[in-house]
Amino acid sequence: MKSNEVLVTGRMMPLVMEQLESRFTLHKLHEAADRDALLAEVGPRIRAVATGGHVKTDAALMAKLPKLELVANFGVGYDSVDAAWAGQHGVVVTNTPDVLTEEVADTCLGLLLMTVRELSASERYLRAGLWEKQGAYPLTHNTLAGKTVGILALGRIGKAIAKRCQAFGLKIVYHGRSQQKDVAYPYYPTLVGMAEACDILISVAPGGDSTFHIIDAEVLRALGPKGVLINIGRGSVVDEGALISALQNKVIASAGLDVFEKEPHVPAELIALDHVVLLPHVGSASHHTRGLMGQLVVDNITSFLSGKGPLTPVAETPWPPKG
Ligand code: 8YV
Repeated sequence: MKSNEVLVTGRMMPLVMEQLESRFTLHKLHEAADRDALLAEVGPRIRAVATGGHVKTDAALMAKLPKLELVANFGVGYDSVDAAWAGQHGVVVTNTPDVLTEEVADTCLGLLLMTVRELSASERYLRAGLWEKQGAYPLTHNTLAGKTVGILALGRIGKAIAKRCQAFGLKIVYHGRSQQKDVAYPYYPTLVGMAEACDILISVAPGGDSTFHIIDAEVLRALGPKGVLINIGRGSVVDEGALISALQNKVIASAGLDVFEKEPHVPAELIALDHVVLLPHVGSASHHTRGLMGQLVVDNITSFLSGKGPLTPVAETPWPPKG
């Protein structure tokens, strides 16, 4: 039996499982017939948890692991981990930044083009045999030409998206918690103000309490009847009910969504709308990028449990710990 014991909360990529299994004593919460019994038995010995967005690593779970020192999250977004609680209880949380930045930005530009130029609807038209039967697909009302993109949350991924948008000849503005000194794009101190000023609102914002439903009916009204919403960040940022009603009532023109409030559930009202593009949360989903993310989970746990500290701690749990 290897001395360090690690808990995995849900199914993870083989490359993660194999490496963790070869280095540590691994316990699989998702395979336990009785989770409470497993936690009661092994919980007191667990030093690290490997987790992802599929399972909540909340205070209730972490409190059952009195020797817990590290939670390694698969994903740059870690809204499913209670990082504030972890920080208050001396538990370090890590995520998987940087390795997915370019992939997510690429996906975002694909989603943007699909939405604005109706590429998936026009492909459906061809596949249904309508090109031959009815003639050319109708001209799209929307275009990228001359448009302004407003980016909500200009972090690493937001900046990679902005760079691509610039290459497409788009104007860029942004909104976030504060203006960034090293960024020349115009800053809007309010989200509504930015929504009024832009044609296409791209949300890269992370989930969590501070961003919950910040894209609401008012923001959608400000975006306007020619406006487009692209969401590549977290579904919880958008009030999905307000979005459905805005799309149905043409308060905005269309939306391209890679993320949803209750994944994998996608509301039937959204699926019914042909001018909306819906992707099953594939922003980072290539073998290449998911492999790098998985490796970073393994490397964080290995480095931490061998006394070398975490590689990519999140802001709430800085390393070395403050004070
Ligand atoms: C993954 C993501 O799809 O990194 C994130 O925050 O949303 C995506 O890259 C997700 O982490 C998979 O669980």
